[in-house]
Amino acid sequence: MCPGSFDPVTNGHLDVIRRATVLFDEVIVAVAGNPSKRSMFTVPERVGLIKQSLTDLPQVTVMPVDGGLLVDFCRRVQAVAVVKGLRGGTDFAYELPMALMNRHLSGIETVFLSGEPRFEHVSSSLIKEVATHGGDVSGLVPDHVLARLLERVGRVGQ
Ligand code: COD
Repeated sequence: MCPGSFDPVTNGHLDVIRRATVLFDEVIVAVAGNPSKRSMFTVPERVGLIKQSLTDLPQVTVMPVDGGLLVDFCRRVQAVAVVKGLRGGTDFAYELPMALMNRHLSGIETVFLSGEPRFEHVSSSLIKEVATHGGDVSGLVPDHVLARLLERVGRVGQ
């Protein structure tokens, strides 16, 4: 299970998902609404953008998480592990309590994959901020995500 907000999916996320398919026969990408973050794309839009990015990987399923705890969703789909990407110490500090809580709640293990250094500075929040203010984020998100981003921030044709 690769969970996240994916608002929108970036090449950093996709690198972690692709590497998870080397470790596991099946990978479920769980798209959650995160109430503490302001979203640019709806959950169904985010699901669609991820699906479009992974058409070459039939072992990956992309699903919305309809509220509730991630561990309950993991139980329902019989996931054996949660896979998270780490960009550095700050990610680890944020992710470790969640990993421990998820294990406390259900026994599920979290597998951390080190982030690809090329995408160390890439987060959905920064991508949205930079795109909104006219910066170039090409190469950091797939082309179809870039097109939707530019459309959403009113920069089509630039
Ligand atoms: N390189 C590597 N990894 C990356 C990169 C990158 N460039 N960018 C993001 N990642 C990783 C993040 O570290 C994270 O592991 C994952 O990708 C998803 O990132 P985001 O930002 O899209 O998603 P988050 O952090 O907002 O997602 C949080 C969850 C939705 C997973 C979390 O809030 C959750 O589990 N919610 C469900 C409710 C619940 O169970 N709560 C209790 C948790 S203990």
